[in-house]
Amino acid sequence: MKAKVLKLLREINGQYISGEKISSELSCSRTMVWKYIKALREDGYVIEAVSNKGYKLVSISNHLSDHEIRSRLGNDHLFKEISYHEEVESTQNIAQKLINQGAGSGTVVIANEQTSGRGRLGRDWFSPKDKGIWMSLILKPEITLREAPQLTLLAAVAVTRAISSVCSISSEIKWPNDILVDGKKVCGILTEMQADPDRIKSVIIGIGINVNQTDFPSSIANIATSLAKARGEQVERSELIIQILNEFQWLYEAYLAKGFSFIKPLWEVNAISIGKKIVATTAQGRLTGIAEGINDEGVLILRDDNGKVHHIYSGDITIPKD
Ligand code: BTX
Repeated sequence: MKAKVLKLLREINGQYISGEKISSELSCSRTMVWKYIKALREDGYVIEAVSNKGYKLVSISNHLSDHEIRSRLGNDHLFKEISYHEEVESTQNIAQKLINQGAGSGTVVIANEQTSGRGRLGRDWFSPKDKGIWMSLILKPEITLREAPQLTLLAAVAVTRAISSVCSISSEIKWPNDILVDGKKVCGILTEMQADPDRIKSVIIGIGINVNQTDFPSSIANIATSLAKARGEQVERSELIIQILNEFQWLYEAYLAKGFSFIKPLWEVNAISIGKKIVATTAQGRLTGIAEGINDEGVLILRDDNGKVHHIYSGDITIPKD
């Protein structure tokens, strides 16, 4: 209900909406409307009340909440279910639990803090309270196991586009799952899945974004940055979440209809590694060469110093400084 009140306050666009109108729209008493307004104020929203005029939303809360996100997504949005948590070990674990309980495609798990956020290969992902976006998207696409990594690339396109429109910052994608600003990591993406031998059952796309941190632990201080550091001012996390979910929705629909060839050029526009000398570390060892691009499956093509072409399905890359 708080989400619905918030939605009405938002829709009126800086104008006043009467308590009577809210109560008739939501079929609840004026006393209940007042209680929801009070609860929203306690959450940090500034809502002006003027007699004979009604209520006006003056500023939103910097605190993340499910009603904030829900009130800003359309009813027919791909992401219909928001599961919000103040503190979790990892949103990936919550998403897995929800899948086991029957959660459908289009569920989003968001946390204000992760105590055991993780990256690939069991690495840690630093996810402090109040500062970042730590979220996992549950999807159940009808694609093969081989195609699943394409969703990581699609998510990276959604995040870079959202960062550009909300923060006016250009960010770069480093294959396969990092997004960099000023050469430092601002976002990491972790795609995990459950699959039968021939088909995907569900995919969890974990997205971690450093939004408003001003400092980092010494272990990552040299490689990490935040959007606020790059932009010089704080970024509204809920705004960025909504934009990522909106971008993701249309890209995902286009991907399902037209295939990865639709996503590929959008990915290439923001990719830094293409055409550069890279070192790829894979389970099979290290390879050095020029990153020629990705193929229509999203696999990285590397031409080594002897001219031999390698297909890299997973691994880490670094771009050595000249
Ligand atoms: P990755 O394996 O590519 O990167 C992990 C590495 O990145 C770490 O070893 C460390 O060096 C560095 N690192 C750790 N924390 C940060 C940070 N906040 N900013 C920049 N660099 C950092 C990347 O894996 C995938 C990360 C996904 C995180 C999301 S958050 C929501 C979801 N839940 C969860 O537990 N993980 C995902």
